Amino acid sequence: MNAMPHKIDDTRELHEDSLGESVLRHLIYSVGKDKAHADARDWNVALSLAVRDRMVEGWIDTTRRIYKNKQKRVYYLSMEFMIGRMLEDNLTNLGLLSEAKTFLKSQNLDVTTVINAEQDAALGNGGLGRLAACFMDSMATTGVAGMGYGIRYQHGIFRQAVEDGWQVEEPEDWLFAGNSWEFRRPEVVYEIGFGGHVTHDEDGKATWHPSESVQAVAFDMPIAGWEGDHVNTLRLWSARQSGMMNLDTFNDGDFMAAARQQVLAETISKVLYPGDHTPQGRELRLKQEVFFTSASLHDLLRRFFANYDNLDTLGDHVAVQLNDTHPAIAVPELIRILMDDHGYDFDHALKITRETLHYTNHTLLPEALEKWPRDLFEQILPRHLQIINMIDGAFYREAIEKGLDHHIIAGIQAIHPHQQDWVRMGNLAFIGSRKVNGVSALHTELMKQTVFHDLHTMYPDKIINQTNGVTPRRWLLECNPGLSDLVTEQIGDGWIDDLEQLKEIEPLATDADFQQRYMAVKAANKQRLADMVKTRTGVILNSDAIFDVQIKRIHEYKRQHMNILETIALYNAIKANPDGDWQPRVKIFAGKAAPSYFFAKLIIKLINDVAKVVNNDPDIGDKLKVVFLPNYNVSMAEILIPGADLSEQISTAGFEASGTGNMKFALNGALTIGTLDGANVEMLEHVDAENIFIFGMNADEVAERQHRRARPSEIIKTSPALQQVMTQIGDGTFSDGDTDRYRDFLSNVTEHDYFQVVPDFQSYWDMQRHLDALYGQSEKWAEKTILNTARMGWFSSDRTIRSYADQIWRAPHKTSGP
Ligand code: GP0
Repeated sequence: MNAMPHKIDDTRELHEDSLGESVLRHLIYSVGKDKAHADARDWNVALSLAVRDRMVEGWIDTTRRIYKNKQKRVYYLSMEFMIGRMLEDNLTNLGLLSEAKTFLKSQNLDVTTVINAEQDAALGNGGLGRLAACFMDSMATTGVAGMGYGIRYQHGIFRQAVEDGWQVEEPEDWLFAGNSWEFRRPEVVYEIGFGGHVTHDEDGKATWHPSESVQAVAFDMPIAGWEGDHVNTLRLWSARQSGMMNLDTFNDGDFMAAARQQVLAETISKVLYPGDHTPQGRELRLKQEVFFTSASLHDLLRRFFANYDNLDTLGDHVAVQLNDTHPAIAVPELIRILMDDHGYDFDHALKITRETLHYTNHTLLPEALEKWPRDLFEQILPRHLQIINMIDGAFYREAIEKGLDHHIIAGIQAIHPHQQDWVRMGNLAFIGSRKVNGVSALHTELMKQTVFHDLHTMYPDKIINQTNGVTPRRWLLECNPGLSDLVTEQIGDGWIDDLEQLKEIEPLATDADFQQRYMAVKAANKQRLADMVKTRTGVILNSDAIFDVQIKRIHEYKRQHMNILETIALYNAIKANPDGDWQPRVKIFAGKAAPSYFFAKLIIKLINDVAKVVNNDPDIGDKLKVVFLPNYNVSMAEILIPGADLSEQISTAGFEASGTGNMKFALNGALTIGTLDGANVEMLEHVDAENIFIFGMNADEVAERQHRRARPSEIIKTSPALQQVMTQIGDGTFSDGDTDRYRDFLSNVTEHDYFQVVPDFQSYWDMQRHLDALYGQSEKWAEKTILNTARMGWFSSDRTIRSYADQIWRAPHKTSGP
C-alpha cells in the first residue's frame, strides 16, 4: 500500500507528489533549511510532517463518518499516555515505511538515526500509561470511535542518570524542539474553576462561584490504526491563565506579579507526577485531575449536543472509561453539570452518570488507592463535596435496602460517615460506574475477594475482567522486523491485525530449518542489544550468554532485589568453582525508581555495586555480567525485548495486577521465569506449562504467610548460600568496605520481608539452574521459544479492546479475521 487514497474532495489536489517530494518540500518550507544544512532532527521533522499530511485525510474522513453514522463514542480518560516515538508507528500503519526508507537512503541518510531523532513522548510512569497508548493504537485498528483524553505535560517522566551507582533525576523537556504530530486547537478552550463557594436559589438550584480558574486548551494528535483508514484523536489539555495577564497590575509596573499569576496557572500542566503505585496527596495533583477530567467532560458533551439535544440518553451514545481513579472526579463533575447546568434532579443525574462511566482498577496495593483529605476537597471543590454527600446518601439507602449492615456500609461509602476524614476515590469510582474491571483474571478475582469485597456483594454484576494486551504493531512488527519478516514469509501478514494467526507457525516449532532461522533472528537482535549496552555503559557482552532481562519500575513487590540476590549467589557459586561447566549469563536491569522511594533507589545502587565487582573479577570473565541501563523508556524497551532470552516476571504473587512487559517478551520469543501472578497465570494457560517457568508461592500462600507475619530468619538459617549473600552485603564486599550502606536493605529482607523474597529464593534459584541446563539443549530451547511466539496471539490489545467494546462499552467495532 502506498499513499492514502484521496477521500476528501477539498484536499484532492494537495499531495499528488511522492513521499520524498513532500519531505523535501517540508524541509525547505516548514523547517526552513536546505539539504546541505539539515541535521537528523530536521529530516525527522520534515518526514514527520509529510507523514502527518497523509494522515489528515483519513482523520477528517473518520470524523465525518462517525458523526454521520452517529457511531457510539468511547472516551478513554487517562492521566498518563506513555507513547514513545510516533514516526515509525505512523509510517508502519500507513504503509509508508519502505518508501520512507528508500527515500532516506537515496539521500545518504541513516534511517535509524533519523527515526531516533524524535524525543520519546513519555507522559506516563509505567504499565498503566503504556497500556493507554496500546489501547489508542488498538481502538483505531479495530474501528472503535475512540478518543483519548489526557494532559499535555510540558515535562514528562524525569530522565534518570546514574551517578556513582545512585539514581539522579534530571529534568525532561520533550517539547523543547517542538512536537511534529500535534495540532494546537486554540478555539477549543474551557474554563476550569477551583475554590470559592456555593449558593442556592429559592428552588434549591445550586450555583458554584469558583474563586479562581484556569483555561484548558486542546492539542490533538491523530492516531492511525493499522492500514491507516481509521484515524482517532488523542486530545491533551494544556493549562493557560484565564484572561490576559492582569493589565492593572502590569500598568502599575509590577510586571513580576502579573507574570507570577501566569506561572501559577500554567503549573497545572507543567509536570507529570513521577510516582508509580504511589498516590500523591498534593493539592496540585488534585487540581491536575479536576483540570483534565472537567475539560474532557465538557468537550464530549459539546460534541454530544452536535448530534442530540437531550442528555437522557447519554449512556446510549457515549461510554467513558476511567483509567484508574485519577479521573474519578468525573462522577461528581458529570452529576454537577447535569444538575447545575442542565436542570436535572439528583436521582436522574446519578442514573445517567451510572449509564455512562466505567472504571478500570490497576492495583490492589492498599497504599496506592487514592484518597483526599475531606478538608482539601471542601476548599477546592465545595460543590463536588456536596454532590459526593448526596451520592453517599443515595448509596446508603440502596445498601440498606439490600440488607447490608451499617458498619459495612460505612466502610464502602466515599466518605466514612463518622470519621469524615477522607474522600475515598476507589469507592466513589465504583459507586458511580456502570462496570468496574480488573486487568487480569487473577487480579479481578482478588478485587472481588479483597478491596472491593463488600461493594461486590452489593453489586455482584458490576466487576468484570478485561485481561490486558499489547499492540502487535509496535511490539512485534516494528521492534522486531527480523521475526516479523520470518513469520510473514511463512503465514502471510494477516497476523498483524489478527494476532491469533500466529498459531499457524506452531507446526514449525520442531522444524530444524525454521528453528535455525528463528534463532538467527534472535542472535541478530541480541547483537543489536549488546551494541546498545556497549554504547551506553561500556560493558561488552558475550552474545552466547543467556540474556536475562528485568525491565520495569523498581519496586519491592516486583522484586528486583530477589534477582540481584540470586545474581550474587551465582557469582559465589562460579567463584567457588571457576572451572565448572557454567552456562554464561548476562543479567540486565533497567527501570526508574520514584524519586522519594529510598528503598527502590538503594536497590539500584546495589545492582550497580554488584555489577562493579562481578564485571571486574578475572575469575568470572564471560560467565557472568551484570548491567544496569540508565533511563529506561519505551524506545529502549523496543531494543531490549526482542534481544532477550529470558524474561523476569517475578513479582510477589497477588501483587502485580497484570503486567504487560511479560506479554511483549513472550511474543518476541523470550522464555518467562515468573510467579503465578497477574497475567502470567493466563500466559501459562496459553503457552502450556512446559513452555513457561513458574516458581514460588501462589497468591494464597503469600497471603497466608503475610497474615501470619512469618519471619524469614528460620529459612535463612537453613540456606548457606543465602546466608553468605547476606553476610557479603553487610560486610562491605560490594560496597568498598562500607558496612553501613545496606543496613536498611538487610533489615528489610532479613527481619520483615513483606514481599517474600526469602521464602521464594530457593525455588527461584532452582528454576534458574533448570533454565541454564535447558539453554544448553538448543533445539529444545528453540522449540519452546517458537511456541511462545505462536501461542501469545490472544494477548493482542486488539482482543482486549474488542472485549471492552462488547462487554463494557457496547460500542461497534470491526471484527477480526477473514
Ligand atoms: C498500576 F496502580 N500500574 C498502578 C500504577 O500506579 N501504575 C501502574 O503502572 C500497572 C500495573 O502494575 C500492571 O500490573 C498493569 O499491567 C498496568 O498497570 C496496566 O493495567 C503493570 O505491570
